[in-house]
Amino acid sequence: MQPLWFLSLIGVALAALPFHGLFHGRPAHGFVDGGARRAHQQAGTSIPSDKYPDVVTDFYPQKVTHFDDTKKDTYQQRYRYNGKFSKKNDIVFLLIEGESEAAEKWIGYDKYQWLQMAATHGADAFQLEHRCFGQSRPYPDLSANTLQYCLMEEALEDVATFIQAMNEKMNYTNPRWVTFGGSYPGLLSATFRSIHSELTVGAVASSAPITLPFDTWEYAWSMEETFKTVPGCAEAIQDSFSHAQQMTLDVEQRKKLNTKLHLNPPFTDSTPYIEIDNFLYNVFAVFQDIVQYSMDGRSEVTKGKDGKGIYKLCSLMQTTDDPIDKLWNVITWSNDVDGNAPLTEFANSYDAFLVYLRNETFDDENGLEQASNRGWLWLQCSQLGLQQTTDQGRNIFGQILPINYFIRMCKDGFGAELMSAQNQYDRTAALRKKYGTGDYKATNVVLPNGSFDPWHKLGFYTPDEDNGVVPILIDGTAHCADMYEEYEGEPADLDRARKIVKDNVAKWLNH
Ligand SMILES: *[C@@H]1O[C@H](CO)[C@@H](O)[C@H](O)[C@H]1NC(C)=O
Ligand SMILES: *[C@@H]1O[C@H](CO)[C@@H](O)[C@H](O)[C@H]1NC(C)=O
Ligand SMILES: CC(=O)N[C@H]1CO[C@H](CO)[C@@H](O)[C@@H]1O
Repeated sequence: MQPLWFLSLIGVALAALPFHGLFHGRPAHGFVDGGARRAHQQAGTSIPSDKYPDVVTDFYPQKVTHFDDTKKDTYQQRYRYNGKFSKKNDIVFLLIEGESEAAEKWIGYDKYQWLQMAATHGADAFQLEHRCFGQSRPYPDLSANTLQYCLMEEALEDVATFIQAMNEKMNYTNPRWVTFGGSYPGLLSATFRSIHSELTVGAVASSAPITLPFDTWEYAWSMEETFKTVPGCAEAIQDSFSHAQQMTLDVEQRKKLNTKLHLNPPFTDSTPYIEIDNFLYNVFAVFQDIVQYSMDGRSEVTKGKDGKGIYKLCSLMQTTDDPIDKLWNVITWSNDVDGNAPLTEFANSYDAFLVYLRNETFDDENGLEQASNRGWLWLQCSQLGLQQTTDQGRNIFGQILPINYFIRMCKDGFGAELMSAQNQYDRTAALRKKYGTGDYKATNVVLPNGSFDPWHKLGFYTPDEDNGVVPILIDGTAHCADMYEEYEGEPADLDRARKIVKDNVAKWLNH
């Protein structure tokens, strides 16, 4: 449970976000940490506290930019070190962080898989926070002046200079570094291995999107496939979304939506289309959030089928006849199991959302994650793309989320000039050409993916035995499932996947 002061702060965010949940595929606390929270909830255990005596937090003076020698500014990049497992054998593990504050438990809680491997190999463990998230702030706010340096290329070079600096600081003579990362940091881990192979001996890249489409309809397509594994579920979802969309178009029916879904502010006769898109997006996001972490911590779900996952969602879609009541049931249940205050309304204002999005204050101290969501949207709009639309044509959600909605959001969030549609296409195309064509080449990389994870469609699946490139598709698991602690009763395939990861890491280390 969150402390009470936290709940009162949530009230502020509620005006903009429907609940403290998923934002563009990014859950509260970031991709990996959000998943960890849920895995613990499903297992009925509490989240390990953020107090680990073996962990030392420090800051490294990092260049603001690695691509302009005339610019000498530096910032303090946060990192952590855990020497608990160290056998002083120059084996060093690095967890690359991504679109959130780096959580201490990820380098302290030794049941996470990468730390289990650190124990096996007697490795020194480091965790590096991503620039522009958490305390790692190139400049004091997230205005355009800072955002121009919040780029994937810079983050990759941060990793390079960090490794070199630690080699010196720790007096490693023949260091063997292995990088780890899940989701977007999985992409960083994989890419770093391919561009800086001289600094590491291998990389684990969990649920890494190796292809970077701008219009990522594959995500909704995968959700549909996952819902289709439960009889009747996809049909029920299609019926509810189709009704919701139809009702937004009719002034009388809108009133019904207002009441049944407790929309605040309610729709009126003159509600503009952007607000309707925004409404449909917010409903869709609730479903994304549930699918993306469905089977992480599978044991509780399979025992009671009551965890936050597709099975409970699908049963809620059968408990009443009214297609809109079904949506409200899913929305409130999803909010409640996350431990949030009971939901009395569903935020329904794109304008309020923009106030939240445009806020340039770093706010990682207060739990609102405004800055992390702004930072994540910036990475998407300016480089990664990965906008989760429903542009695949016929599908169970309907044509509710066109790419235009996201293009407009990028413009509204960061300015029409910087984020004209053309700029968005050009910038994301440039990064895709560099790192996101899907034609991935490297040596010594393991790339696990979960079959239920909507992101798995962008994963890499072409093995290259000669070069030690090892993709794994894990049956029946979701996002980054291979990174968390083991659970009793978990799917057998997860065990197989972990073994492949561990065997490869051992091979790289000759250990
Ligand atoms: C590295 O070597 C220097 C110089 O010998 C020494 O002062 C320093 O304490 C060493 N650092 C570590 C982490 O062993
Ligand atoms: C921006 O966010 C900060 C930190 O959450 C908050 O104190 C401030 O009031 C916000 N500004 C606006 C204009 O909402
Ligand atoms: C994108 C994708 O899902 N690719 C492959 C993942 O792995 C399965 C099983 O190995 C393949 O059938 C998919 O084509």
